[in-house]
Amino acid sequence: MKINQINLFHLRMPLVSAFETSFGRIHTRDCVLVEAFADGLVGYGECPADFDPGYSYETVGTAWHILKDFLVPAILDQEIIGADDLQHKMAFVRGHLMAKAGLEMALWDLFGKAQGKSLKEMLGGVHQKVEVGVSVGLQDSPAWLVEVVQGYLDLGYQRVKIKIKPGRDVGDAIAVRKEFPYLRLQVDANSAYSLESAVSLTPLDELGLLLIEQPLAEDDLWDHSQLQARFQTPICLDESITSPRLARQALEMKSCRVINIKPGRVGGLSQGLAIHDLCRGKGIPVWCGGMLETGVGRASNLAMASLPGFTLPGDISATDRYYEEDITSERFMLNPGSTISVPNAPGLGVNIDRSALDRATLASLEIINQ
Ligand code: OSB
Ligand code: MG
Repeated sequence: MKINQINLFHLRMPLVSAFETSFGRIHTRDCVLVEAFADGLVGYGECPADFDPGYSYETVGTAWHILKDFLVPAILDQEIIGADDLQHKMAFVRGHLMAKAGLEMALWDLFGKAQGKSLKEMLGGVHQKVEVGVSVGLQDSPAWLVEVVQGYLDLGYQRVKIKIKPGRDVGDAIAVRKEFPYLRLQVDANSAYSLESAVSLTPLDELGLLLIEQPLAEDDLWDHSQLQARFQTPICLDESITSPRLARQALEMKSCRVINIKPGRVGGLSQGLAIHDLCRGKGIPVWCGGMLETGVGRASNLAMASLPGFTLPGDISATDRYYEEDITSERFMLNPGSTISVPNAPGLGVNIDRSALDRATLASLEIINQ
């Protein structure tokens, strides 16, 4: 398949409620949408880099630059036989994994449409519905956090993740645990602690949490191994796992007992699949994280989460938890049992709502070889 044109869209979408993590509070979510044309078909990919370099060093600005000036020129009008081939063609760019992931997703969508196969089928997914939870941002007080969690339980979510940061950790988690003794509960620190300051998290070990996500720095597999040795609760790595190789090293070092797979963070679905296969072989549970994606990225995450090794609920909530208006015509709903159905139509299985896309677009660019 040869891609003959790629359009980039810088999107900004208002969130239904502000989302606060240890690295900041946002009211709108930016991303880059990749639109790729080949053989009379069009495929879409979402690059989940945000406006600010808070979660990752990548931003919409860096992804735009890397796509426009390096990745797209390198692959336009070239024969591409699959995702591994695309990764090979993109390997001259060091890092910039979210930019690469956006392009790879568009290629999967095109291949699926060309072959009449859903992404789930192409990846080897085995579930038609996947278990999901909700990721709840930092709130103004523990009491209000309990109210917000109650609201999500009322909607049918059966697994809750709360964000923590120094000073807003043990108290918040205890408040939620006291109110909901049997809730499947986990916490995410987004790298807010050091090995020394993480001593304050010791009481979390008594709360029956599913896992403690990314307490320490992104580049600190060693200290995570020291911390894991002190905790009964599994540590789960998110930011630290940016490749199948780092996943293997984290497991060999016992830096974690669970891995959060975000295809965007690891450079694409092919890399997510490789981490899934590695973990499955070692009996390590994985789950699909989220980055407040649009319907495009959400469809991709659902397909990924349908693989057999995804044995913990994903951070893949219903569309209305994030956006009043999405750029896909399809909206994802929560089924009874805290699941979301995986799309079955070819490729990602979603259609772009052109007028919604227009309303969300801050800038766009057509890239075509003359
Ligand atoms: O750390 O998992 C995270 C959102 C943006 C960036 C990082 C993270 C998150 C979430 C939200 O926790 C997950 C979602 O519902 O999409
Ligand atoms: Mg996380």
